[in-house]
Amino acid sequence: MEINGLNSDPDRVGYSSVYNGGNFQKKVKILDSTLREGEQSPGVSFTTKQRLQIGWMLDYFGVDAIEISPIVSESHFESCKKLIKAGLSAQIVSHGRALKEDVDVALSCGASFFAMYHSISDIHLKYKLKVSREQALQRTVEVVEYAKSHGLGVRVTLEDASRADPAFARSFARAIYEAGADRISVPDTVGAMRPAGMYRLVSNIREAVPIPIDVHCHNDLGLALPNALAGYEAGADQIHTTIGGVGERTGITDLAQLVIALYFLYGLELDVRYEMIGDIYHLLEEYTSYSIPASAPVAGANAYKHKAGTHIAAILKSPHAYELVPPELTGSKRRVVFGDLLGKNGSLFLMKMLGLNADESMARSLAAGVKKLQAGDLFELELNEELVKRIMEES
Ligand code: HCA
Ligand code: CU
Repeated sequence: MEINGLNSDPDRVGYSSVYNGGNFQKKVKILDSTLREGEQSPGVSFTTKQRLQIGWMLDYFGVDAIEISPIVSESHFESCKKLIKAGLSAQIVSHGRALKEDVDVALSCGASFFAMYHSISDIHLKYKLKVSREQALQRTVEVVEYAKSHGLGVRVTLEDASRADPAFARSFARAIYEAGADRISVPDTVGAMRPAGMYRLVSNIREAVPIPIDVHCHNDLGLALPNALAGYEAGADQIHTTIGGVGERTGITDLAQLVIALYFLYGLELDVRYEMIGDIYHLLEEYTSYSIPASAPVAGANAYKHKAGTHIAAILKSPHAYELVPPELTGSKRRVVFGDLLGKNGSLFLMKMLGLNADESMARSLAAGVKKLQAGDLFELELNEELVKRIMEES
């Protein structure tokens, strides 16, 4: 099917782009952190072989960077080393604390880019680290200089930035920029932002330093996607994601949801293989005890199912009546659920599909009979486009 252009197809987006403010097609990169943040999710841990497999898949899908922490275990160290050696197109980002010893670990992995994190909120400085603001700043600057002197590209994460004093956040950003940092990550570490707040937070850092900015948004209140989009609108040029949005506690921005939201809400077509989404999400389920909730947007099992009789009737005529995202785009299948919400049109279609020579009154009786049963959903079927076409032409 023709994928190009779907994102601005008026039959699909209608006038929504008027309310959304038109297209906003500023380029943005995706850093996937399934192998780092994702493994911080309960129920998610991979073997070295699985990490490589996921790395290949993500690279082939088209993410720009893949984050992994070689610090946390021997097996992560091995995985990081092998991923770097694999020569993928995606940049491999070694993640660790703002400590010289973590820089050394990254170097012995063969890393060329190191992402270090240091808390900047008083809450973290006082209770977690028991250091002053000045000590935090001085420590981080020293490690940036150390990493730079060893030839590494450097990102600094201002951990818990959303709860930090905005003036301190600016001076911290300024100091690490002057020490040679190439990139800054602005995380909403505990999911404390609303979208307008995330916009201001990113703007605050962007006004302080001229280097590119990452956003990393946690989903504690279900706002990881809107907050990441707000950060993007404020000028962030890289967004952190994981497959299934998995991560510490309730996770971060979901990879599939992000690329699809950029596509349909911003008209931004990334250089990614959208049709791999289904396979990538199955891989996560295969490798872990985590299962994607049926109601999850884009990759959930219910995302392309239609149930109400009126919806099924409309879908049979034209799927985009009730679909913003066509299943073909994400490597998924359209399905219809037959049960007590079945109407006359759905029944007629079902009977024709079964090869029965049905008429309207038979269809009405079937729908009425199914409703009387009160058995809820009876079964579901894949809606094969060819079949729909044939049956609709016959009627
Ligand atoms: C962590 C913190 C972090 C770092 C994000 C980043 C966060 O769990 O170690 O490096 O961009 O949410 O602040 O994940
Ligand atoms: Cu995080």
